Amino acid sequence: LKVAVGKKESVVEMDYKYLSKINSPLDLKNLSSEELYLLAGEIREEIILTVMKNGGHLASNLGAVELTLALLYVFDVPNDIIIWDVSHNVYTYKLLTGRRDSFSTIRQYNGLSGYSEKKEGLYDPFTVGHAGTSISTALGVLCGDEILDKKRKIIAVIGDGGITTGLSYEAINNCRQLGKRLLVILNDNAMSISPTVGALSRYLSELRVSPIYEELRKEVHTVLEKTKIGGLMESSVEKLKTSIKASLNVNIFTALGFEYFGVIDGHNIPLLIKMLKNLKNIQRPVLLHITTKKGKGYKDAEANPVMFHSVSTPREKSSSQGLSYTQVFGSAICRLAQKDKRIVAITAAMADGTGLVEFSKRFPDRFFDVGICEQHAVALASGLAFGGARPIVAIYSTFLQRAYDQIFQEASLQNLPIIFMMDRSGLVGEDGPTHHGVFDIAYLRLYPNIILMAPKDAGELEKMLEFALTLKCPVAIRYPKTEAPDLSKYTTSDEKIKLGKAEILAGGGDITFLAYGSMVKIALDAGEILAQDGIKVQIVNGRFAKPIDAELIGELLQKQNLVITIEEHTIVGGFGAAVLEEGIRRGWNLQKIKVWGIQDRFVTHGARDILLREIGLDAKGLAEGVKSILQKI
Ligand SMILES: Cc1ncc(C[n+]2csc(CCOP(=O)(O)OP(=O)(O)O)c2C)c(N)n1
Repeated sequence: LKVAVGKKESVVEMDYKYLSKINSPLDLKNLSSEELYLLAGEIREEIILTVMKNGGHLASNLGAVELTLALLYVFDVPNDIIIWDVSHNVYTYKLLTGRRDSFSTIRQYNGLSGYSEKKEGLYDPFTVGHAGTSISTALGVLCGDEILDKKRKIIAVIGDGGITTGLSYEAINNCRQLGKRLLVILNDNAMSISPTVGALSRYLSELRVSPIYEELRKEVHTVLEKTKIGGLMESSVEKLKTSIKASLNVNIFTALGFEYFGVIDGHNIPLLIKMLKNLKNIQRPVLLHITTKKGKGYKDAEANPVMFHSVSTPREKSSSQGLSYTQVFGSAICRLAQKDKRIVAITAAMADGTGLVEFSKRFPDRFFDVGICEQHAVALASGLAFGGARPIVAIYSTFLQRAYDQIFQEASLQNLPIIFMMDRSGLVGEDGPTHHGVFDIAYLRLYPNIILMAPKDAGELEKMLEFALTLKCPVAIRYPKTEAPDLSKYTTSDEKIKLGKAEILAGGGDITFLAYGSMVKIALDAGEILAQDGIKVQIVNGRFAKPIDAELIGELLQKQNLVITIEEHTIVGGFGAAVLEEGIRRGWNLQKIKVWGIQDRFVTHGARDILLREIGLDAKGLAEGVKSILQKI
């Protein structure tokens, strides 16, 4: 163990016998099986040490070490292309594809991404973090290659969670039609974040316990070859072979046009290498089914893969004293469900992340985990609402994007009372641009009938949920991945939630901060900073992005010089844009309105407070921004 003192903090750098010498996948090719296993051990050590420091997807990565080694051993990456579904399990891949020296920066601001990231070079062909896209994109690359006469191999690696997405089947369906030589590896660990749910997962477990194929097929082949020598007509032997093979091979994947191989042990390196070498040149769609253990090699993670799916940073752990918005929602929905049996909860494979575990235990008949199927979740909610139930759909802001059309047709067009609880709205921090929830106001605001709200604090989240249940239309409530503050002491007006009404908080003066959701606290803090410089600011909690409180904003604009809208969201089509649009309709003096939010670009990864600082959405940045605006007017 070598202790090196980095610029910002002290880091522990390990001197590894094998890993330290792997600078590119080529360096793997001369290693023996024993050496590859020793290397796997070192990789695990490095991943565990780093994740304990930086947070990240521990269990999934520990399960994919041998698979990654075998893939890089057999294929010629980056010429050949590996597309990792979700790509939360690419840590080994990063370590072996020239990023070992920067691996200690993974998920940190200015460091490596925790996912496949195009900006990091040719080894990462796509930037991804959402599940279920790998087979589609891999097929697309292959189709393009055929047109352009490129001969490289394309491999999609997808988990048993990822393969429950509808998109995967759309792609598989299309593979048969296009007849492409795609290799899909199904990395089956029987877990999504929680145990994989649904009929498909049961089906995969049946395949796992009857791994008949390889051995049996070999035996059949040998017997038939012997029979041939025994004098049977060659064409009859071929026919017999085909029909026996077909009867051995019928499963969901073969029925959909894939050659199916497996189930094989995904931690057995020589077997994986042998299998991949055999499959490398097959000119048809092939699915290789492997089984792996989530958390492999780290006892705690093996025993509790749900907890170790994603590990928080030590900083997140130590700084959280109060309840998160997620926890506040989790308790509130249970309290309300106790009184109202129409309430049902829906999650798309994120019971833990959305705070629904307690609900699932207390109200199992009213809890629906649909798997990684956001579109289905919303359409299911529509049916439930149609029948009189009150569905509460808890999906992260970024993943709800997947269900955009169902929000349009199944929720908004039907005007059904579905409540969307959009956790992780705003900047999520270390997971970065694939996970930041910064588009939901814009993508929901344009649909008729929908109501959009965001609470300033814990108490308001509960009130908004209660209020949403009184409405007879779709409602979406956004809240961030943070602790929920208590800002009740700032309330000066009626605390009751009224449709389309904002709330006046502390302060006074010539300027208004019209803040939405998570930005109310930032606005209050910025107001205090500005007060020290003698600049007085009126703080208003916007509460609704649709409908906005046009009456109040109109009054404020008459009395004041400046109204600054503030949101943790893109300025394109967001809360501020809604205010400006209303201003155009009403003939307000638009010069007096400034929109403060995220510029029209993707925000990188890193601790949430660092990111907020970078884009000027922290109290200091806001205060500085106001001062510079004041200097110009
Ligand atoms: C569209 C979408 N919904 C939800 C998620 C959150 N998510 C990240 S990983 C994961 C589980 C993936 O399970 P699996 O593919 O089996 O991989 P494993 O972690 O088990 O290796 C989920 C639900 C996501 N990334 N994308």
